[in-house]
Amino acid sequence: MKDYKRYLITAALPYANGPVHIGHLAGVYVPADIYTRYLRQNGKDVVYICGSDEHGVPITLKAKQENVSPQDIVDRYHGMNKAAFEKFGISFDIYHRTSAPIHFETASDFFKKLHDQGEFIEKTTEQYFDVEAQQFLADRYITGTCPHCNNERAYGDQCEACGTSLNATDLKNPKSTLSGQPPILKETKHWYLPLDKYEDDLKKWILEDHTEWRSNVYGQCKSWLDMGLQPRAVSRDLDWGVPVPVKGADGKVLYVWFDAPIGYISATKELTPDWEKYWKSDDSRMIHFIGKDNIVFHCIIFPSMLKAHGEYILPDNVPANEFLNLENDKISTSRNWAVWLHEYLEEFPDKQDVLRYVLTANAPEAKDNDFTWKDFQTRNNNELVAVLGNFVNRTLVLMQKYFNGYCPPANEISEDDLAILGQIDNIKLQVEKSLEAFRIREALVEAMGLARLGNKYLAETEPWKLIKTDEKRVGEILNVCLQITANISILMDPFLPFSMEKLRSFLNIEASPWEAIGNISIIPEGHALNKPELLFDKIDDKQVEFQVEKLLATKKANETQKSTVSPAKPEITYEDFVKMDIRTATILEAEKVPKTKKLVKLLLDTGLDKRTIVSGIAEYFEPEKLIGKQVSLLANLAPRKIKGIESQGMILLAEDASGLVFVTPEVKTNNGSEVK
Ligand code: B3M
Ligand code: ZN
Repeated sequence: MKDYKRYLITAALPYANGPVHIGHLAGVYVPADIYTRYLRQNGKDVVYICGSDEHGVPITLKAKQENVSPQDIVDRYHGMNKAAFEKFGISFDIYHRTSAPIHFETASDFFKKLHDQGEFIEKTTEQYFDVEAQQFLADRYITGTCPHCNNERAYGDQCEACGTSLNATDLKNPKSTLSGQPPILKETKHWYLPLDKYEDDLKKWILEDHTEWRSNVYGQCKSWLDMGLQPRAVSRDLDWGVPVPVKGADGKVLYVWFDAPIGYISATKELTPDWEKYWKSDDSRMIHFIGKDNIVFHCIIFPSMLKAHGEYILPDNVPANEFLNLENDKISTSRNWAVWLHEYLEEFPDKQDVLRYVLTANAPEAKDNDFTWKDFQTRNNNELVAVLGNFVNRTLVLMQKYFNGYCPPANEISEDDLAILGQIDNIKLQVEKSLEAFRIREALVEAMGLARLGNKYLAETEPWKLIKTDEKRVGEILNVCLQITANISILMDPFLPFSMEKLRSFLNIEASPWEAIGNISIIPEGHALNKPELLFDKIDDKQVEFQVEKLLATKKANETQKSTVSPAKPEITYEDFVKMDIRTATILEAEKVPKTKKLVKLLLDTGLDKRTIVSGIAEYFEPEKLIGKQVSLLANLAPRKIKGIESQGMILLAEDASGLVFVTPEVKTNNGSEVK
């Protein structure tokens, strides 16, 4: 392998439209963190970059839903996610944000350079437009059926079911997520990056020069490249994002997938004035850690942008993970089906490493995997407590008991002892090999092998029996165990940083570089240990049941109540509102309209008059029970004939999954009272 001078590790920038959950952690942040810590321990010059992706439709949609500004949304989640990552020990060198001025400047300059070099095609095309919302519909503002896999909930820029990146006009049965209506086509101008221009280069770069990439990544790239690349629009008609920095681009911003990866560059700039050496020298190695839905953006589109720009290096590897499910169901923010990091940290405040461990042991590297609370408990109790914790604890407790916590001499250790200690080097090599191939899960299993080895050694040598007859030999055995423990504290540090720090404090030693692994005299004779505590403790059934109950409650809530509230409608003016004559009225008569299932004919006292209304509520209410009920009425709706009966207005109802209810004044009012 090439000898790289420095490393640039990027972790996908999470959208600042919601909290981080275990799916994000298992897919991206934990493996990237382990790898980065490993590099740092090896003394490498490395920067680990991440931050909030604060543009794009996911943000504006969330803002609309909550009726707040997009800025409110990104401020809230940026702060929350930054704090949670930090508390969880994800050791970013910077957690940046794409609303930062330096990012706007960097993304603008990037676009301008490509523009000035003539890299874009400017094209006026017909794009989907929502007439009701008076807005062009890009990306997640539009859903429809994926032309490749027939998933009915594909977005205008991507199908999450098959991972294909789409143009909105590729969708079958497109529908606006704003109004729910099918959109119309309307002309608009955009800037396109001709990906086809880079196709041959990308083919060589990925398909020939990077055959070592994970098969899921390589395979997706290959099928893209085999299909042939098309020019892709890199601007959007939106009012949230980095404005397109050229003349004649009012109301247009950079496509979020154009600006977000530039966020890696602007983050590095923000971090260090020396940023160029990471981005612009061939002896820097860039690695993108991402989830599988981000593959094409990181392997095809961003590299094309970087090539077009001309000054930057390309990623050397893109270890994308598959997805993690939760208790056999897809993790979903909108259905609240997730284990949220900030909640986990509140409920298990000193168990960061347990989650890091479980997510790594079960990492969805080659296929989707499932997280269950039962497995969380089992792995904690049977592996962290029973294997690693047990070995360390027995060693340290026996050390206190027999030697008052002072390291005994090991002048005459046996061939067998040396053979055991010699295995540390093998384990180190295996772990390195796995980590360097981004098989993080395998690396963890191998690293745990050292604790297993220690347990086996203790079981075979039985110092607790020998102590009666041969204290000197017991000293040697425990010396060997202590050296193994010290080696564990280095080897496991990238995986379990909190616990290894704790372990070092028990051992009363400083952190050591990776190359110290294999050293069999880390703890010198006579060295004083500190009083140990338990490294891990058991998770009991109650804690697991509590979590499972919580998920069951979520499931129930999702079943009884529609999980998604229909999207907000476009703004209207006060003048629009006062045109509606809404007033209270009392139902005087009610009868079912014959030969219909749903219709009820009502006679209402409106205070102005008595009038007939036909309403589609028969499935929800018995007509007789409606008499005397006060309701709200839209009184100036143009009359309509329904089943031959003229209906003179409309009764207001609220609907959710459990049915319809009347919008009734809190206390009885005079009929004809205006609702305003
Ligand atoms: N914001 C992550 C996502 O698809 C997206 C990553 C950007 S990385 C440059 O949820
Ligand atoms: Zn699809």
